[in-house]
Amino acid sequence: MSKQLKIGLVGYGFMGRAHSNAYNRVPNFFPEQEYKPLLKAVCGRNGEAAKAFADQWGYESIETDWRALVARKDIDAVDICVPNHLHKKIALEAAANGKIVLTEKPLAMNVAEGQEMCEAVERAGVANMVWYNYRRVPAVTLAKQLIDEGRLGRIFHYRANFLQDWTISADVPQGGAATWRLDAAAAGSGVTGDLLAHCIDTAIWLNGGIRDVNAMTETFVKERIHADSGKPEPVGIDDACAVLCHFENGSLGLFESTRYARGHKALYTFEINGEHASIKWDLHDLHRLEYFDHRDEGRVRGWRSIHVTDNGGEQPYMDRWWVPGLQIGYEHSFVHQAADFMASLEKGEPCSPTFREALETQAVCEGILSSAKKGVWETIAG
Ligand code: SOE
Repeated sequence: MSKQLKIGLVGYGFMGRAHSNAYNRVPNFFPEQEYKPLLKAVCGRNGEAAKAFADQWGYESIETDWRALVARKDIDAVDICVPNHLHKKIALEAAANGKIVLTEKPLAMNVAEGQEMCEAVERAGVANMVWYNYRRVPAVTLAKQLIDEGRLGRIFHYRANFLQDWTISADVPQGGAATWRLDAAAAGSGVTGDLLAHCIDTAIWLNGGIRDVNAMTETFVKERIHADSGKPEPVGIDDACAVLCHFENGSLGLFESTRYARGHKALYTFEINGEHASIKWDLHDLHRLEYFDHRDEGRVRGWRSIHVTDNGGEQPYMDRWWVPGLQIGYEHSFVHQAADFMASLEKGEPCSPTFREALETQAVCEGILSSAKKGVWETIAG
């Protein structure tokens, strides 16, 4: 007998679409799962736009006030897809109403808010998860398996980048529907919370905790028109960020994120070098994992480019999709995360990353911003 998980989505932008698509696909591609998402209501301040979104994605109803949505008896799970400054209040009220709470990354504006959110969901005893979707790209999950099997041996280096170029023009405003990410009051930080947070989440997952950080940030465009006031206002976000760190396992980390790398739209890459083997991954070629194993026979030793599309059941998630050799894409990482979440409810287990796990990423990001400001190494509180 299947059970419905009645979803109330807050926000209908880019991430609202990504999550809605994921919920819609889960019953098709994970048909054996007990929990089936049911798109009950979408909430947005503009009723007309919310209605159009509801019709397009299959939501039964709309709300124009998130407080009404989180109070509804016919909603089981609240999914937060609005700018970061709203995550905390929605999550707190949703948890107080006994709802399951999911939120788009980053967890919160800062650690203090994130801590309150963790306490709220833990006090209420409700399931919770943060959408750090890149963990569920099959090639990235395969990287996790290889590392956990010890194939790389002792890890020496972890380096990752997340590079974009969409804010180079000084004409891009801060604030507003698509550009709230440039407004510190709505986003909390710039590339550190938006892009580097992905790198940190994956890094902690693959390589363990981060002990300390030393960072520099830069704001290249100091003033931008604010969408609310229509006037130029100082920019409070970081446009670029570069970080050195030590992991708890003794390896060295090197991270960079920027929106000023002309030519790069969403170049998320990581490379991990271990005693025996190395791995590399690139979001622009996301179905491939590059793998070098020094233990291979010398004559044929070299980088292997593993096309992670084998549905023989041996590569993560791929048995759900097409036939070997046919690849999947970005949106599937969300489908996998939604499916894993539904499965976790069935098992009564937490689904990673929980709010508490995502708080660790938040703490690293906060340490990075503080280190950049003070010009010192910052220890990350464990
Ligand atoms: C920013 O442009 C952005 O959309 C991030 O907010 C997402 O988290 C990232 O996955 C892609 O880039």
